Amino acid sequence: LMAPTPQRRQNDSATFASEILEKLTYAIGKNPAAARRHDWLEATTLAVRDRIIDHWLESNQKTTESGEKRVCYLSMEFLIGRLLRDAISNLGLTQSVTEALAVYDVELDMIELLEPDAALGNGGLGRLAACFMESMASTGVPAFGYGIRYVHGFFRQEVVDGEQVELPENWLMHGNPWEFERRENSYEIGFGGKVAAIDEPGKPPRQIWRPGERVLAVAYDTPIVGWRGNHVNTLRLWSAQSLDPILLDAFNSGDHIGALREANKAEAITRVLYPADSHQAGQELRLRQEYFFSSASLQDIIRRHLKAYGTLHNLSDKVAIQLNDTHPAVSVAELMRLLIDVHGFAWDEAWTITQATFSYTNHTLLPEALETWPIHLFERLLPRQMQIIYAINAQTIREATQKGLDGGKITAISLIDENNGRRVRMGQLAFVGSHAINGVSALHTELMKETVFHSLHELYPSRIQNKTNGVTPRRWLMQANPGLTALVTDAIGPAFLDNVEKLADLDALATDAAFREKFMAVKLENKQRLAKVIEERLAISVDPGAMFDIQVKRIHEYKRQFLNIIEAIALYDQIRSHPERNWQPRVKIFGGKAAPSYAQAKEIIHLINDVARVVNADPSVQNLLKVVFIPNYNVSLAEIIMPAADLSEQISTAGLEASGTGNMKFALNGALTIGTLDGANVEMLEHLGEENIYIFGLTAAEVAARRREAHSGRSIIENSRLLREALDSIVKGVFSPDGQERYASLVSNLYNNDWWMIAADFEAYWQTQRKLDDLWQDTPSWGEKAVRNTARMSWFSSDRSIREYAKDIWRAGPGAPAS
Ligand code: 26M
Repeated sequence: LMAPTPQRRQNDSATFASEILEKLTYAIGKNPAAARRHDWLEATTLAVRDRIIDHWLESNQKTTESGEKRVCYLSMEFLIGRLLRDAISNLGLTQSVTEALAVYDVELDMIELLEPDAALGNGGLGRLAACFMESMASTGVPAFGYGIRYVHGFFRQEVVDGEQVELPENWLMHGNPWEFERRENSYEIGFGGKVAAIDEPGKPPRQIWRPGERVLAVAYDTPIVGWRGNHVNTLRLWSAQSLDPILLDAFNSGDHIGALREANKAEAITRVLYPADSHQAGQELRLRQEYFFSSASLQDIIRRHLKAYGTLHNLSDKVAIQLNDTHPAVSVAELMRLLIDVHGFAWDEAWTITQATFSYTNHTLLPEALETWPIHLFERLLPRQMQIIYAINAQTIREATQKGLDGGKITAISLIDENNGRRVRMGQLAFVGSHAINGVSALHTELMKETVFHSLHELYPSRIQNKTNGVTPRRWLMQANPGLTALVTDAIGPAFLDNVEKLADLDALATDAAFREKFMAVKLENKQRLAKVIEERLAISVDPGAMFDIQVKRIHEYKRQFLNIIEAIALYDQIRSHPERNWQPRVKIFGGKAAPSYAQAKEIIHLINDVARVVNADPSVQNLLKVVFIPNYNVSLAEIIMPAADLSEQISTAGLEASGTGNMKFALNGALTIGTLDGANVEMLEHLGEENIYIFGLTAAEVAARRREAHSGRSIIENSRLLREALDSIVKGVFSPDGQERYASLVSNLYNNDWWMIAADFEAYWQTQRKLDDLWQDTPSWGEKAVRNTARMSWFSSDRSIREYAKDIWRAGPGAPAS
């Protein structure tokens, strides 16, 4: 008998209709009459998943046979959101699946909404990892994403009496049809214990780590399908399990709780995502998470490589490992340990392999966010890795001294911070262990060279590169904005779907009145869709004809939601004092989560909600100003919000936002930007042209200079009537009659210090907003600029970012030299 081979399935709607029915019947055990909406979602997902598996197996086989280099993207966070629409759209199955479900009277648009968001990330860094996974698949770069399968993703936010309340998130509640548990891919991860020196006759002395605890890392794989299904990569997330789930002797002797204690401790490692993105958590559990997924990923990479090549000497020819920020930086020490202690390499060759394999992306310059770990904690948890870090440090300092660097510079380079109670600096470790280090926008990369990595850059001047971020146009244009996608296809043809640079052809249509009107009609439909969400969730009715002015992102002092809401207050005052002026109707929309322990960020959320309550209830400004805080901002909400914006707020204190990626999603969907010269805004200005973006405020250099001069806001506030009156109204309790003192410290910080340059930038911000009011009245001009934004944003595709990484850092992917 011949062995059967799987049959490639047909993609027509009739085939799908029967396969969905088959899944419903045999995988779920229901008939259509008994099926609930969740059952249809699951049946559809399983039918679509079968298509992906065909492509997945093919992609893996091709990469294995060709011996192409693979990229391993190590990230503590993957903020992927929903996967069904992404998969259906990238496989070109939208029509077939829609028609197939119609047979059973089920709407695809409706069941899609039941899929939970995979919110395994905090914000920009995690979402970038998700866009990069999609772009690596779409551009044919063979890749693994390695991360953690958190049981609880990023918390759900509710707003109660104006304040943020955090609720646990439970995305795995109904199971996860996208993942495949790979029990055969599991590894032991050690913690604690001792290092023993072994001196065998005739062999060089070696160190061996005998951990005091062991935990099992089990792989869960999710396929990530690229555009047109051409290539499918793997997202491999690790789950922690106890090696010994029940201590039977304890159990037998009646200690039932004690028998489970070890298992609970092991499984706690992957239980929850840390919801901080600006302050380092500093908890032992966090370091355990970092080491757990780093070690599991490296063991997996090594096992696969040895199976294919039988040696690790050529590891860096076949694998490029990208460290997404310093969270996986302990990998540098762990790979050295595995090479030396387990695989018998000498130090120098192990170091050469390590450096050639790793590269590192920095995502922030905020000093309070740079990761460092107390030496005593590190040593207790990872004693052998600590020894290796000391040895790397000694070697680096030797090299620096030889090159003539002096005392202060040595201190800056050192992997050990001696000033704050001896700590390991993860940024320095990631830097010296990598052959390439990159920033995420041109400005950020230059600032990296001047600030945190100044001395390391002097020692290794060719290592730092720039790789400006991007976003995937599949999710952020084609899926999120089907109306605009259809219009653009109609206007310039479908070539932009495969080559987003073709969007530039739209530029010629910016002066075509008929096209502009259609473009703004699509915008209006998207605004109506958002208005409906706001009405349903908040019972606030907003006019889709008003300017939708939107700031959605994590809540942070440096992102300056406070500046935005102060402007709203000033506008509220001015509309009431001068009702005769030509005010333009606006809806100011906010969304974003504060880290649970970030008090100021929570106060800002409270203030926005307090202002919203007062303004929205005041009949004297009714149609001119509304303020809305949309709770629980996440990827799925972003997909509704981005296409519905007229104005995008990107107003961080210059020099603080490494790149921003929301800025790109908004502009790609035809919003104008009001922003500072910060992060990727600088490059957006270059690509859009200065007439198509509204830039205001201090530059990064001016901010740094003012901080050196101990700038305070007092005199600025005293000289600005608008700002002073707005702040006075906050302090007087106009928005918080129930809590007069509520915002006293938020406001007094502006007088005494103004660290984030809110007072310093207020006037420029206000003036620029009024220019935008004028422009809003001139519908053709606004429309022209909106069209040019979509036409000129294609460079900010993450396909472009990935091609740059592949060529300059990884030497992998299509067109890479054979290795
Ligand atoms: C660190 C320690 C303990 C717990 C959490 C963290 C942590 C988690 C996330 C620290 C930082 C985290 O993210 C930082 C981040 O999202 N940075 C953003 O990265 C984007 C992608 O490059 C940029 O566009 C943003 O400008 C940058 O703020």
